[in-house]
Amino acid sequence: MKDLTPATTTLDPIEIASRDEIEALQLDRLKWSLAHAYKNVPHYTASFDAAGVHPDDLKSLADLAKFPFTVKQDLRDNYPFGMFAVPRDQVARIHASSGTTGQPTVVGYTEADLKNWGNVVARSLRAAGMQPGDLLHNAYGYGLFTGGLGVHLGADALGLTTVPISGGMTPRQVRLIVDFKPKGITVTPSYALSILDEFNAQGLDPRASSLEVGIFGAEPWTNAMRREIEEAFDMHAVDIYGLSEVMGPGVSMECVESKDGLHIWEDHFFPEIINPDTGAPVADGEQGELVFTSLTKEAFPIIRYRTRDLTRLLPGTARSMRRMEKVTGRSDDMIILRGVNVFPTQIEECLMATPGLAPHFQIELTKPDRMDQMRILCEAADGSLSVDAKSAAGQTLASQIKQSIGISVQVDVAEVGGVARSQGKAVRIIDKRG
Ligand code: DLL
Repeated sequence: MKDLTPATTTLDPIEIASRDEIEALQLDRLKWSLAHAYKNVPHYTASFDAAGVHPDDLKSLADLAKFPFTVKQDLRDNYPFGMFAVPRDQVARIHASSGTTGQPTVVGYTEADLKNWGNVVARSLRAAGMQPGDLLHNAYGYGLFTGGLGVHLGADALGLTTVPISGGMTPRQVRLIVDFKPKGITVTPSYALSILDEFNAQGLDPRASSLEVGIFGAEPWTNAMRREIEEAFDMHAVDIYGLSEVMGPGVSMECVESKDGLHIWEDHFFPEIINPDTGAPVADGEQGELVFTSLTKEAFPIIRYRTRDLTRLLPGTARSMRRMEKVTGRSDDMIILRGVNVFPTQIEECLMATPGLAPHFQIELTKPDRMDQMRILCEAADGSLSVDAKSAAGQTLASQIKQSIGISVQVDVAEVGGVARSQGKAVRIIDKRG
């Protein structure tokens, strides 16, 4: 793999500024953001008043802890445009969650917000090793989802040549990668695996492709998966994180030269980690729920938003801005199986360590006789595996899971192609417990 480290001279000065400079900027911007939200969004006026706090009470960054949290339900209650802080005609773009689990959540951006978004995504793409003039294959979905259009904004801001292919039509993805020779690909890690399968199905060697870096996010993925993808494509695999409520992709990004967690673009997004049960802030280095406050957003300021993502904050390394550890999972995706907490990423780690199995999987939960049961549906790595070999691989995975997580599960190893493929975010859990 090539060294893709960007030259320091190409970075935004704030990326390598001193902590004092960063914190001074954050304090100024935080004051503005709280005042802006309080003045222009009735929800924040009411929630600050109810908590007995006023934007003027913020004298230091630590004072932010006095302000109330915002949760997804608040966004739903104010559907569709109630959380906007500018008149609707100043909103240049709207995105929304799919709404498969309830009311969709709607977010908006002014022209200035789009510019800032483009800049943080450009910074992220550069951190991944992309440089002006490079070709990018953008396979995140275009549409209301922030992935496709968000990455596109950043690619334009950085001066890349973008192939806006979006998700789906996997044979065509492979064809255009082969024909156009992109240096980078932006895609969910699960869909990258589908593209990888398609390379193999077409008898093409993925390691011989032009790809030098994959920029993966929008769902949790493990370091074991990183090794698998890097090896399969002979390219770097780096992590990009974000969420619609805070901006979209580009809230934080892993640097290709260090691959040690994701630097949060702290000049636009202020992170906190809280104890998810008590809501109390915890110290940097401690695990908990990630909370974000936007510092510059005009159309949709967001104050102390509880992301439900679990991680911890770490000091800066390749950049001055603090890092968040790779997200292990969302509190929503945590399965409590007979009293043991399990995340799909833990299953992924065990699966990747089991020879003979492909990296695709789904977890099915049932409750026969009032006892929670977990079934892992995975598949053979290649079609030549005998029935006995498949069942042996399944047993190896089950005992690996028993050993490292401490739960008994049933493993079913399907034929190649037996697990539903993702074209965007993978569906990992099928809950049939009713
Ligand atoms: O998934 C934004 C995005 C698009 C990020 C493309 C990266 C690349 P939402 O659809 O609002 O936005 O989903 C946000 O996805 O709260 C996390 O639970 C999860 N997520 C996003 N990035 C990562 C990541 C986009 N790198 C939710 N690792 C977040 C783990 C991630 N989980």
